[in-house]
Amino acid sequence: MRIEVITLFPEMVQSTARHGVTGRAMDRGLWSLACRNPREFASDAYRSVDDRPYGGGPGMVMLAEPLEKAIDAARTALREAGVAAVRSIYVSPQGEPLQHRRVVELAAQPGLVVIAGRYEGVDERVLQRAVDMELAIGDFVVSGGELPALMLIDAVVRQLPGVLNDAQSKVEESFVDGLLDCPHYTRPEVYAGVAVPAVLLSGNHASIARWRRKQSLGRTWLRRPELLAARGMSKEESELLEEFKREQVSGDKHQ
Ligand code: 9D3
Repeated sequence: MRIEVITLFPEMVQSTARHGVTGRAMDRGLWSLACRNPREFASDAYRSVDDRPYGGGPGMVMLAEPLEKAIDAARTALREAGVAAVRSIYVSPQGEPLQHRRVVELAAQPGLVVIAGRYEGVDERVLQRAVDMELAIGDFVVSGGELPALMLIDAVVRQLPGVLNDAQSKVEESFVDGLLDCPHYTRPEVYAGVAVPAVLLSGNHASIARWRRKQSLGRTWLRRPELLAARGMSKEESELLEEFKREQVSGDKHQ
């Protein structure tokens, strides 16, 4: 997959993407990243990329022309690399909230253009002319589109074939079944006076799997009940959840 990012901070995007899972996948040729800076396409002597909003008000708006030229350059580069269908995504607080199913759909595309905004937003006419989709990463505000773009890219790249190893993919699949993850423990057996649950030391893999499932159901019920409602439960799962409720310690810090 080829990803192009339109950003005023290309070093921020490139350097972050080179870390960890996404960086290794890049080294292995599973995806590539190119950045286009609208400033390189600015037409005035100051290389302006923003201006004051019509109608007044605080803040600045990204100029249409340098932004659209940068998007066009990205599309052209993808087309010349043999990418037929290019999807362009503007990450913005007004976008559709990003969910796993959308991530999976985007991972099946051969090329993406991701537009990261700065200032109060971008000129609406660019969105009409050059953007296919507007995505948000959550109902909170961050200072610019680069971190949301990187989150989207990270989520998409981990879905590409060969990026995760088999063990990692299995864990991923179990999360994708709509439940939160179970608690994890490693050495020592007792830390700060708190012991690891005995079942995890038992060596009984069926009991361990059952305990983990029960914890996942219980934590989802406690923290994200709407996920359970959306997904439904089998008879076995309902029984496991009832067992979790009976075992629940009152005063659990997550309540
Ligand atoms: C005062 C109006 N603000 C909109 C809520 C202005 C504004 C704040 C922050 C405009 C852009 C930004 C920068 N944020 C993003 O580009 C962004 C974002 C976000 O802030 N929250 C959740 N998802 C995203 S995706 C891109």
